[in-house]
Amino acid sequence: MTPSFLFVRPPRPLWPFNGPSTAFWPPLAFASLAAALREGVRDVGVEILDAPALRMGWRTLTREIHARRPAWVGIGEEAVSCVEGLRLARVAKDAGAAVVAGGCFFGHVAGEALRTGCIDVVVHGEGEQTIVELVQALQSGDRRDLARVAGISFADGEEIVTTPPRALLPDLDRLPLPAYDLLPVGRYGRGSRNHPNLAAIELGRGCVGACGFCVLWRQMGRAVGEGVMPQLRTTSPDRLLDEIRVLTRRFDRRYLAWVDPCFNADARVPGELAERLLREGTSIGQGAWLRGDCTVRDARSGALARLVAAGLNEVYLGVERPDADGLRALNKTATIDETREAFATLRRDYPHVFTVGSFIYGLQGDTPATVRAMYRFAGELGMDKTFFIPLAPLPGTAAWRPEFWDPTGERFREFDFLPSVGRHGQPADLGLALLSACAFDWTRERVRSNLARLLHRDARKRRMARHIFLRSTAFAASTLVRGLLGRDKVGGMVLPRWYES
Ligand code: B12
Repeated sequence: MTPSFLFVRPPRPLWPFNGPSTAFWPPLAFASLAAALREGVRDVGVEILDAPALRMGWRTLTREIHARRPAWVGIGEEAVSCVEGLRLARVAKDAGAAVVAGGCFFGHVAGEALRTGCIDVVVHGEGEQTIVELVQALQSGDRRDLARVAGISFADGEEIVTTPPRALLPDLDRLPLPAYDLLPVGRYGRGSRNHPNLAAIELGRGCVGACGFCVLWRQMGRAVGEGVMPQLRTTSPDRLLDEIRVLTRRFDRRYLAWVDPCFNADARVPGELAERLLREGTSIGQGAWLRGDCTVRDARSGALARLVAAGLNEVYLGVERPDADGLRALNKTATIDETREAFATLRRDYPHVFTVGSFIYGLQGDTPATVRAMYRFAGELGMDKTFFIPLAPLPGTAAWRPEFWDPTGERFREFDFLPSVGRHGQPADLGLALLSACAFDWTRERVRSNLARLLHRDARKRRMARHIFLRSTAFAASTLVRGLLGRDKVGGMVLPRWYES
């Protein structure tokens, strides 16, 4: 029988602001790794099982893994789903598979994860070349071959062996197209009006910034000595156009959700791609994370106008802090003036674009007054939705400490990027100040701007505003009540009904 490599995304709690049809995006990492494996290794079957997209709970998933009997199972989680990652690893081992873990969480807690005994190999950083060489080494059956694969860690008796870092791929155009054919494509964005038939797609990898709280520039960074430097790589407009044609024509995708940490970091590629799309007569809805300074630059060059004309209708900007000192503490280099100008331009010139700004609180020295000031500042910038994120000491970032590791994974439930009142690890007074401001600080300007959004003439913006307003209000109210009653121990993620089914 041909051995198979099975990538699995296990059941998990949902982020409370997402609707059920868009809570799960196509797992692009698995699609890209699967495509590389298919191209690079012979005599291995490659499969992806995306349980949440199929609304498959743990009982069915466990049966399915036992029935498929894969030789290897690939896992990769956000920190918040560490519990599920480890549970999946145990299920896979019970079914006789070797477990390979990777991604932005496991790659930064390799030793700890390997010591749980349920993970066999951890892949660090970019995975396509590594997974090909790793599977070849595992196929050979000679453990010495493992040590020759760059960019991995594995246990050798009591010792954790980490091989030299893997160099970044020099040319992203040479990656095979992600294996969308292995995914239940029809499930993503099905029935969604705001993100219909969504596809996940990347313009490039890495970032120009090196923000202290972020793991993404490290995940796709360039190894230098013992450390890592930010490195931005982009795919060419030609290749992106090919990918979009395949996504829209073969897979009937109608919304492009760009996964880049910073979609507009490069001054040339996004604008050129938009121009090519427009020349083809294609306009397709798109959402992306942008930098404020690059948005200002692109507004001046005309690239932003082309992007919006080609369909960009939802943008996320990391504002992070209202003060220069706070930005410096986070090593964030886009300035407040640039971010202010970016929101003002978007509001004035592209009023139908739905804008989101995110802030980080919980830095040393933050008080309820700081958080209230942050809340008012967000109102001044005039974005359509604000996310206030408690600083999470993510593995791989400067704030992580090895003693935070919890082999049950439960502690990582707090890494949900959600404000809370009184949960262990998050300053309760800051969460309380923030949520109280959300619930009770209704200035005349706030009432006016909310009404303007809820009654906006653009139907999509109106729907987005209503959807977010209802979900945010429900979240703030329930978190406040649970917090004040001392019951906010489980975090703000929502367990879907089918979780154990
Ligand atoms: C799409 C996305 C979402 C979507 C869909 C999530 C879903 N579950 O379907 C939405 C918007 C709903 C979302 C929600 C959340 N997300 Co999210 N999300 C992403 C995003 C933007 C893209 C992921 C992606 O496709 N990347 C592209 C692939 C190609 O890159 P990659 O994942 O790094 O994979 C490469 C390597 O890492 C490696 N690799 C990865 N996995 C594996 C596995 C194996 C076996 C191997 C060998 C290699 C390997 O190889 C790959 C190819 O080179 C990332 C940021 C980012 N750009 O990665 C955040 C990110 C993963 N999310 C994050 C977080 C925190 C969340 C939330 C908790 C809060 C939030 N909203 O931000 C919720 C949790 C939701 C949930 N329960 O699942 C964090 C995770 C940080 C961490 N270390 O835990 C990230 C990194 C963003 C960030 N701000 O730091 N998210």
